[in-house]
Amino acid sequence: MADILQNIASEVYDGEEQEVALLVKQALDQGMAPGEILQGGLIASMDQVGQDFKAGDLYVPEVLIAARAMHAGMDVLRPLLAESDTPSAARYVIGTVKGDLHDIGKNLVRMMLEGAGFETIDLGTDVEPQAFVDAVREHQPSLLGMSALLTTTMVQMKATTEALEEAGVRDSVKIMVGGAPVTQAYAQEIGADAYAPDAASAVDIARDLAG
Ligand code: B1M
Repeated sequence: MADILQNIASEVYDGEEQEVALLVKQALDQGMAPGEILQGGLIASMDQVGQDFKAGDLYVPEVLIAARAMHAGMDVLRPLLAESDTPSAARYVIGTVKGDLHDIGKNLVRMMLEGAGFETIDLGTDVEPQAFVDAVREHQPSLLGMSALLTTTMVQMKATTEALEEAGVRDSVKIMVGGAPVTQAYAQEIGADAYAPDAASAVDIARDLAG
């Protein structure tokens, strides 16, 4: 039984979408629980991908390809996980701030979070502060993440934090910020709870924040 989990993890790492979907179906046919396949196959592999990315042994395209393969496995498991009691790590709302159309890094962060078991709600790009507020009200996430790639748009992180405060929902979520021009100092300045320099760190920090 453990062999098939290792095979799933290895095929996710190599980005073999079809093979992953097939192996996940086989594991289910063998009677393995969806949560076990998620944890021992898909998440275990994405953890390794995250570590190797951090260490500089993998690059962005390889991570994106692995994340896509992880999604192929998730597509098979999702309906079954919804039926079972498998808990998600936590709910995470994510988006690229107003005026900013860059989404490659944000998508990478989202996919790594999903790989770690988080339930993500992706608001896309060019997200108005009010849309973040509305999403917090509607989805009641534990975490909210903002991405910005432009020095001209990172100020929208402050605007969004202020909008959350004005709406009285700031304290209901932990705020994480990231993106090339963003720094730890800026995160502190605007009152965010955390700054993550890359997708693998975002997962580690999200796990800490979610408790
Ligand atoms: Co644009 N662009 N771009 N661009 N673009 C940059 C960012 C730029 C640095 C290029 C340059 O001048 N050298 C520059 C910004 C300068 C600045 O403000 N400091 C720039 C500019 C100026 C522009 C335009 C204004 C150009 C123009 O039209 N005159 C324009 C703006 C459009 C807009 O947003 N309104 C523009 C447009 C575009 C494209 C549409 C063509 C395209 C985006 C396509 C897309 O995203 N779908 C694009 C691209 C691709 C880039 C570069 C080349 C690559 C960005 C990228 O995807 N990197 C970029 C130059 C560069 O970085 N070499 C550039 C890969 C990605 C994996 O990294 O996004 O940093 P990154 O994400 C990392 C971390 O930052 C972190 O984790 C990720 C993975 O480790 N991270 C988070 C990101 N978000 C996070 C959130 C978190 C935690 C971590 O928590 C929530």
